[in-house]
Amino acid sequence: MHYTARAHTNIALLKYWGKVDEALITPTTTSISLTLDEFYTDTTVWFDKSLQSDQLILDGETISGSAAQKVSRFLDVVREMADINDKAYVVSNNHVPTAAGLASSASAFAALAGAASKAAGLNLSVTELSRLARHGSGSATRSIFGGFAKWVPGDDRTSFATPIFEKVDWPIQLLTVVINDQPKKIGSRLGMQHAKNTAPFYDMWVRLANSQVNDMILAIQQHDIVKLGELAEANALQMHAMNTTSVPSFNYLTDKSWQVIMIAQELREQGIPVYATMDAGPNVKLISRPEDTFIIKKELANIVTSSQIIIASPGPGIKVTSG
Ligand code: 2P0
Repeated sequence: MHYTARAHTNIALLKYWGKVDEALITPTTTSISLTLDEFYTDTTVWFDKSLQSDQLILDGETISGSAAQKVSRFLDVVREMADINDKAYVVSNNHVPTAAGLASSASAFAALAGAASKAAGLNLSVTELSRLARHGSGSATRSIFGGFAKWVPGDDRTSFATPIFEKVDWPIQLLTVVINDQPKKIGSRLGMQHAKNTAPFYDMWVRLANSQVNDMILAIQQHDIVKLGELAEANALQMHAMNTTSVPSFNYLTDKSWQVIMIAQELREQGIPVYATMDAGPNVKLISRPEDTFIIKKELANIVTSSQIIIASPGPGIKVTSG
């Protein structure tokens, strides 16, 4: 049977930046995210007895090398759970600028978990799906759910994401400023490992990030964009400070990124709640209200073109269909 899953990507408001167990992909901190409607991955999987090896077709191209191996290793986990040996076809289409810091691995592995598990004959709960998705990529745990989700540290059994509020019925959007859509030089897997191993304040980051969790959940419950934005921007800048203070130092942000961060600060001085968050790349995502889009775009017009701005609203959880 063919199964197709659509999973949306998510943006972390409190970031995941380091693993306790590299193989199991268990995190050092609790992370909190917002799933987005605009960016998603559609993945179709079917197992085929006649295949000698797994076949990955990504955006119309047959893929080999490390990306294909990562998918095969993930399929091995599914095969073990389902007690089958057949190889699979994986046909995946990304509606996310791949590897540009817009977290395509989150939607990719969430969709793969959903489609591959069903195609293998498994009927997993959303909790089990989140746990399975974690074996592909940490951030994928959260993309199983719509709206706001939380992923907690733990062991292989206990580390998975849960929804905070799947339906977001208050005005919050993410305005992404695409500064560079090329794949990043240092992938997040390597970046977070290097930060954990060498950043002198890493333990402090873990304590601080975990201490922000309850306040973030409260801000979400109270629809408080100011509190939510302040915490998210602080957390993002703290994560990037880990990178610049790693030995040797590395950095994802460019002059343009900082210009956008400064624009957010200036808008706040005018009383407009706009907050910046950045992942493993130079793109800046502005947490904001839809009603402020016009003024934000007007300020950004000095440094980027309108085609570099993508607006996303809160998005839904995973959907799996047959066929
Ligand atoms: C996050 N990022 O919480 C953080 C913030 C990027 C910056 O999760 O090694 O692709 O596959 O578990 O999930 C990106 O890292 O890393 C990420 P792996 P992943 O969204």
